[in-house]
Amino acid sequence: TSVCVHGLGYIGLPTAAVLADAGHAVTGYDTDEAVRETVQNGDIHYEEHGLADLVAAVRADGALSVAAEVPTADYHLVCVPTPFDEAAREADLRYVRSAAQGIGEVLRADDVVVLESTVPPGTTIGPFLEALEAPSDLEAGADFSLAYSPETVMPGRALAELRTNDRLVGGFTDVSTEATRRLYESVVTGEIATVRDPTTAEFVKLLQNTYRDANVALANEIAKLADDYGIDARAAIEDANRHPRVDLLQPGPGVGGHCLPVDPWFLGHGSNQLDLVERAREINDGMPAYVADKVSRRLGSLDGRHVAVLGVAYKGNVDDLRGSPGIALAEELESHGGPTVALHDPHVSDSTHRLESLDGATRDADALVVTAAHDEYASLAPDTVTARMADDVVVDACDVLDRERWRDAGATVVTL
Ligand code: SAJ
Repeated sequence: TSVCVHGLGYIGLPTAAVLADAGHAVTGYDTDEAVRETVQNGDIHYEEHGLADLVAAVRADGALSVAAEVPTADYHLVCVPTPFDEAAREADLRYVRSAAQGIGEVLRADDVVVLESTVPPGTTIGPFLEALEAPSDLEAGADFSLAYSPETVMPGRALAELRTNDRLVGGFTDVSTEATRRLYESVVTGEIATVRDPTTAEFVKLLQNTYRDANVALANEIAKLADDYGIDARAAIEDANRHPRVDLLQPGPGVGGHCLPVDPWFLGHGSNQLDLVERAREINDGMPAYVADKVSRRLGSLDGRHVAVLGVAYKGNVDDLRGSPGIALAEELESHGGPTVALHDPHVSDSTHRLESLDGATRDADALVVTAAHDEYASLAPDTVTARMADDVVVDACDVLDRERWRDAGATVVTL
């Protein structure tokens, strides 16, 4: 079977590699020349566990090729980004539309088109289908198959989860659903569940991330409450979770990434019922300010102080900066006018954010705040770091440090 994967990003590239590894003739199409070149050379352009080896292997044996023009294919999988338009609080569907149009131009009878990008409910049978059919004489359902099947993988575990997670498929017709299921069956060991239609599948995908976001918001509110009572929030959550029907997540310096901060808003695209969901978003977006306030109160004042923010990736052991709580915290601190802020991250090489070495960032720091649970931070030597600092405030916002060892090294450890 020939498959074209549209978009070689966080989802498209691992998907293309896994399909190629399963024996399909896969072409990766991306509009970004640098990305195409990297993959063409058997390399990858971001950090993902195991992906570099797999891409090198499927490039070497020819199962994965890269194209600068949309090729014909039995299956077209669309894995392009759907940016969030902050001002309008709307999904920006331009990449989804242009992918659909590109496919429409080469579409043949009996081909199968599957949208995987996260989108507001109604997109597959609305704007996507419209753009797909515009340049083509073919009609969805009658001439070709169309489905929505959301990706659900966790960055950092993408390859494993692409195979083991259950997969949802919502087809435009039963034939579309079946054709889509056949492709995923070749790589997915989890269950392939079919839902009524593409819109339902889009809705269900958004529920998953909205649930997670709201759960973290509750954990963040619990952290604030616990602080007022002088209670250790994480220990309290662990004990609450002993109940068989309680499953609270963990507080943190904010909710980042491209999914949780955005998807709940997509849910409100065709409805004005967002209430709790909206409040949860606000609580999570408010966490960098809450952490900045904690630092400020510990130090008495931020004026003339120096704060090191460790971790600008949106979570531990990834190199993705999207929605970074660490950067939001730095901006929050700087907006108070007083402190200088230094950023560090061993996973990120990015010129726009003046990242410093660990030594440089922590030298003469009055406070350091760990905002991403990277393994490198768990293994920091507390004595060495505290010896370099000017004051002793250490905020372990992601529960990654060994608190006792840091206290023994003279740090005033603040937790969430
Ligand atoms: N976070 C917390 N506390 C927690 C868990 C997470 O503060 O207890 C924060 C993280 O630090 C991070 C943010 O939430 O800043 C999001 O991280 P995440 O690990 O929860 O999720 P993502 O964005 O990496 O991936 C999510 C996953 N969704 C679910 O688990 C329901 C993933 O499976 C999806 O495929 C992905 O979104 C997506 O593409 O939609």
